[in-house]
Order: sequence, then C-alpha cells, then structure tokens
Amino acid sequence: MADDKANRGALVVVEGLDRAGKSSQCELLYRSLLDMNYKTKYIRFPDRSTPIGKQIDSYLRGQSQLDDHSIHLLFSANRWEVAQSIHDDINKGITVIVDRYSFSGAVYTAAKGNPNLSLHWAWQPEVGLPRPDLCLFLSISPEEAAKRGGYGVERYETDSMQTRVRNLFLSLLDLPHNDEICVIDAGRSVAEVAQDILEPVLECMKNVDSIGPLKKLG
Ligand code: NYM
Ligand code: MG
Repeated sequence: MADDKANRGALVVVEGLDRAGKSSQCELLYRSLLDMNYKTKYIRFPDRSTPIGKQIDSYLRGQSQLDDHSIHLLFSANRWEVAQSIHDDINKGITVIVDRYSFSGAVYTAAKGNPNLSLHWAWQPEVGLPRPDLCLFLSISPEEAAKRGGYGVERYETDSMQTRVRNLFLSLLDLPHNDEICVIDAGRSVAEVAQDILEPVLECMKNVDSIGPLKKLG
C-alpha cells in the first residue's frame, strides 16, 4: 500500500536493446504502481511530441539527414527540456518511470563507429541531468532477440548496430559508479520479468528518502 508519508518519488529508468520488452514492462509497472495507489508517471525518450522530438522522429524514420553530433545533442536536449519537470514531480512524491534515458543516449551514438563520437564524448551532455535512483537493464541475448521477429524500418535497427549497442551497454554496467543498475533477464515470460522488476522498484521507493534529494548525473 502506498505510504502517504513518503516525501519524494523515485526516478526509475528502464534501459535495453530494441525488442527487449521495455515499453510493455514500463506499462505493466506503471499500472501495478497505480493499482497500489502510488503517485506515478510514465514518460519515454525520445519524447517525439515536442519540436525537438519531431526532428528526432523525422531523423529516425530516415526522412531527414543530420550530422551525428547534432542528432546526439538533440536527443540530449530532448531530456533537458523535461529535466525540471521530472525534478518537480519527484519532489511532489511522484515516482517517475522512464523508458530509455541517458544510457541509450550515449550508447547508440557511440555504436555508430564514428571515431569522433566516443562513449566519453557522448556522455558529456548528460552530466547534470536528474540521476536515476534505479536503472533496470533488460538484458536479452542476440538469439532471443532474433526469435522476437524482425526489426522495424527505423535507423539503428540492424543486427550490426544492435550488437555494438549491446556490447557498449554491457561495458557501462561494469563501471564502478553504476551501482544503481539492476540487470534483469528479459528472455523469460512477460509475467516473470514483470515480477522481477516490481521487487527492486518497490524496494527503491521505500528507500529513496534515506538516499536524500534527487542527485545529478556525473
Ligand atoms: N535513441 C534513443 C538514441 O539513439 N538516443 C537516445 O538518447 C534515445 C533516448 O532511438 N533505436 C534511439 C534508440 C532507438 C530509437 O527509441 C527510438 P524507441 O524507444 O525505440 O522509440
Ligand atoms: Mg525501437
């Protein structure tokens, strides 16, 4: 049951490859928390509804061409344009579930193989954004991903790109400051994965007040 005395909400990010089941799991998590009477919001990146999001959407669909640096910074700007509202919601006690965030931002750009776009470079515009209290990485093997059907028509939806993205995601998990990352085996049934996600989220929500105010990405 929701605890009315909880002071702030938790910032919970769900990351992973295309076809890992992120959006379905975010939706299920959102409904479960609402059913338990928690104040909850579900947002996703890219947010294709804003002017910046529309430029991103057009790029992803191959309807426009953009320099690799420019599109990278637009993805980041698309997060910055709601950073304050995330902050405000968390302070109002709302738990915010985020479908893709800065890890996707850095990893997809670095996976392009452009030598000027290192992971280090790609991370820099993320510094200062609200820091997730918990990041759930939905891990799926290439074999399981292949069983889930073909890719769509958007940019980045190719086997070679996804393999590089997966390896870069895995390299991020090993960094010492990323102890709030929880790896979930997403190659199982929807219900099993949902249960595995709910537990750490509830635990995190219980503990946020002892963590203190929302931190910033460094
Ligand atoms: N993507 C997503 C990026 O390249 N950078 C980012 O910062 C974010 C948030 O957009 N293939 C890529 C990953 C996806 C694509 O996302 C569209 P989705 O969740 O499939 O709509
Ligand atoms: Mg996708």
